[in-house]
Amino acid sequence: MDNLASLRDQVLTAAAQAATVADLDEVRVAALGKKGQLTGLMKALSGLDPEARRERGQALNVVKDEVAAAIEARKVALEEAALNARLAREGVDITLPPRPEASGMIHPISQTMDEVIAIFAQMGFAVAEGPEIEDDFHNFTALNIPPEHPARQMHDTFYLPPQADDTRYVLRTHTSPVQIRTMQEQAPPIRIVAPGRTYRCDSDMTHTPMFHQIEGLVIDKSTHFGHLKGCLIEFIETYFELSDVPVRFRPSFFPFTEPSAEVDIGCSRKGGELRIGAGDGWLEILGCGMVHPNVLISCGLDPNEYQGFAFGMGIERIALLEYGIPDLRTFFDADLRWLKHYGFVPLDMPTVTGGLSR
Ligand code: 2NM
Repeated sequence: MDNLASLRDQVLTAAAQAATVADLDEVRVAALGKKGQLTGLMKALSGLDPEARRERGQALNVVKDEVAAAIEARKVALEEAALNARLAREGVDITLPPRPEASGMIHPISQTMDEVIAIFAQMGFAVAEGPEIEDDFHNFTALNIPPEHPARQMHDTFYLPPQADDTRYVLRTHTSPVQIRTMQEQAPPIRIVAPGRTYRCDSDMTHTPMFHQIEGLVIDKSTHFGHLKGCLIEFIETYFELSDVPVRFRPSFFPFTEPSAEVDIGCSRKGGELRIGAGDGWLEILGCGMVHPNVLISCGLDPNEYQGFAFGMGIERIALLEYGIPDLRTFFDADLRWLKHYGFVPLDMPTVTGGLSR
């Protein structure tokens, strides 16, 4: 057998016997690499006379192509085998029952948030989100809270270190900047809720430095206070699963709405037990109002063309009312015994039609 045919056989055998992609690569380099045997034979062509060179060159090319194709085919086969072995090794049988010791629970804040979102989604609200680190404009100025306005102190703001260009970033004190960004970015009609984390430098039985809010915004050409009342009464009756709850819209003040109101629901406190939906007491659950014309102007909307309402509520507060949790700070202690007591099983997903399970 001439040396080319035996080299061909030798390389093909080595390729077929390579057990790994790395072994195969050694075979490839030994044959076709810069200092490979076939490459060496190619280089030797220059020493032949033209006729012999042509013949020998053709024969070499045939072998080279055949060897390269065989190596490539072997590589594909080896890679596929490696992938199949890995898939078999890392396979998970999702039909196996869960480990009993790994029984996670849904935190009551998450459950409450999901319930509230489900109710507003049913009413046609979209969910909007935004950054938790905000600039002064979106958190305050655009909301009709100019610099030096006393509401800035009221908010117990966490400030980030000043930037080189003197702009100040803050941890958002409410989710209202999300509504500002939405009004800047999309044309009315707007109907959104903005759920999320908010921050104020405050900590006692009823305040934690991080807490959750959901705010809502509706903007259109003729949205009025009647729409606001209907929407919030519908929310309250669905959330508390009661009809004809006494609801009171009590005049109030927010810089970003005019007129503004706080919403109370009827309740009774007998023998230390709070009952929602009846009695001669009142319980504050949210704030609301018609969006202030200055806020619309800050967002590039013409207050002569558009108007709308907004509202906001604290998730911890309504969760605490619903589940009778006495100290707000326990929400964030990450105490597994607490979570076992107050938590929800993961498959209890809240829907308005399927019932807000609890
Ligand atoms: C509240 C109460 C009343 C509110 C207003 C706005 C905006 F961006 F449209 F001006 N967002 N959220 C608002 C109004 C929030 O929380 C107690």
